[in-house]
Amino acid sequence: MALTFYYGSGSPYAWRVHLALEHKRISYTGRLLSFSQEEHKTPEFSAINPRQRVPALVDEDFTLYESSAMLEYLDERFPSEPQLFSGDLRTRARTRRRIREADAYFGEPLEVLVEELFSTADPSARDAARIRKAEGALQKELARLEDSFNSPFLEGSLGAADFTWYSFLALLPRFELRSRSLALSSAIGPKTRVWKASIEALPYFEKTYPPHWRD
Ligand SMILES: N[C@@H](CCC(=O)N[C@@H](CS)C(=O)NCC(=O)O)C(=O)O
Repeated sequence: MALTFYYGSGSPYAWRVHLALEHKRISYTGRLLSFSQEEHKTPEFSAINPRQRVPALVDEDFTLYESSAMLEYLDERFPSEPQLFSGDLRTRARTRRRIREADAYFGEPLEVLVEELFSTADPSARDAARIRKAEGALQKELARLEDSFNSPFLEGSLGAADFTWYSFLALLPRFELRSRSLALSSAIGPKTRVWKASIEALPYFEKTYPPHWRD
């Protein structure tokens, strides 16, 4: 029986898993949940993820949420190539470190911007100092990322670290649409741009692109 993947349009956590499913050519049924219709808060979905967040997956009688755990599960459950995590212990450790760094140091300020720019309906109620602080933290991480490339991909071959960082970076222009004074896309360095474009050129990329971003 095919695995069921629950996701939401524009969720970077869901997107990293979506890219991974496609990259590994895993057979799955995608279930796109609407945030505006609160489909992630239904009793059915709450039974799968009591935190009422996407992504989540159901694999026969097994359910799992938390995107980084999902990436590891998928790689071990479907061990055939291509791998999301290297077979080499130290490369694998560095990949895990990069995912952890993405969630802690990039994801956290990014979520501040989501709160301020997407969840605060009235622009005059936005906390400008909080926005500037998050912007500064993201710029610092972008510079660190740029300096960390030592191959076309983050850790050797295309995998879990790339999908994690890519889906966070792809959100940056969305913030700039809400607040024109933010300098985020312009803080992406040249090596990071080449890497980003190579992910956007993947044959399955379009299939994973957030549907509501096309509207
Ligand atoms: N740590 C979680 C984060 C998941 C998460 O925050 N998902 C957001 C979408 S980006 C969500 O479902 N939010 C629903 C809500 O807050 O009501 C993961 O890595 O899967």
